[in-house]
Amino acid sequence: PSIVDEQIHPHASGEAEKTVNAHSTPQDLLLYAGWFCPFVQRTWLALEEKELPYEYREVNPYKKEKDFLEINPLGLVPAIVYQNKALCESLIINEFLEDAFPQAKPLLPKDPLERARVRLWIDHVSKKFNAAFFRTLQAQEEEKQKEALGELVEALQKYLDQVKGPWFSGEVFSLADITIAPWIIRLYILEEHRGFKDELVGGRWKEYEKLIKERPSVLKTTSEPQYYMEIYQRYLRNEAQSEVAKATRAGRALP
Ligand code: GSH
Repeated sequence: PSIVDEQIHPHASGEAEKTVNAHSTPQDLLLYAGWFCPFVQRTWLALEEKELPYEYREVNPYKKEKDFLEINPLGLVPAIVYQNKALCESLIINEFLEDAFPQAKPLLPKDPLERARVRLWIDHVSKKFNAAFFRTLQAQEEEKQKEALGELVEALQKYLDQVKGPWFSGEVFSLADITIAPWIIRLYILEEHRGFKDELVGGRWKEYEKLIKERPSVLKTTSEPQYYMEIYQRYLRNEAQSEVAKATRAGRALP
C-alpha cells in the first residue's frame, strides 16, 4: 500500500484545538487521543459533558510507538491513565467514568430498565451502524456501496425509532447520544461521496441530527472538515491500513 496512515495532520484544528490547549496541564486523568478519531471523540465527549479535569495527549496510533503500546498493547486510541492504571476501549472507558465519578453529571438514566435500554442501543450503534458506516465508506463497486448504504440507513432508522426526544433517553443527554454523535458529524463524507441523504432516514432524523451537531461538547471536540477529509480519502479509496479498515475489508467485526 502506497498510502501510509502515519502521515496524518498532527493536531486538532478549529474549536477542538482550543479545547486541546485548555487541557494541556497534567491531571490525574490522562486521555491518549487522536484528534481525528471518532472512537476518541466518544470519550472526549463524556469528559467534556461530565466537566472532569483531564489532560489531553495527542498520539498517532498508526505509529505504534513503544511508549503508547505500554499503555494500550492493542495500539488503539482512546486510552486513559487514571491513578497509574491504563484503560482502553471508548465504551468501556465511558462506563468507567460513570462509575468512578458519581458526583459528576450522570450520562446514564437512573431507572435500571432505561439504563439497560440505553446500553442495548449503544450496542446497536456500535455493531450495526458503525460497521455499515465503514462498509459504505470503503465499498468500491456501486452495487456494494448501495447495499451498504441501505444497511446504514436501516440501522439509523431503527435507532431513531428508539429516540424518545429530544435526546435518546428523553430530557437527559446520555451515553447513547455520545456513542452515535461522532459519526453524525462525519456523515457529510458519505453525503458527498456515497449518496447519503437525510431524507433517506426520514422521520425526526433532521431534528435529532441538528441537536447533536449543535451540542456545545460536540462543537468543542470537532476539528475542521478539510482535515477529516484528508483522512477519509484513504477509506473512500479503500486504501486505509487501520485495524478498522482491515477488519471491514475482510468482512470481520470492527476491533
Ligand atoms: N473499539 C475501539 C474503541 O472503541 O475504542 C476502536 C478504537 C480505534 O479503532 N481507534 C483507531 C486507532 O487507534 C483510531 S480511530 N487505530 C490505530 C490502528 O488501527 O492501527
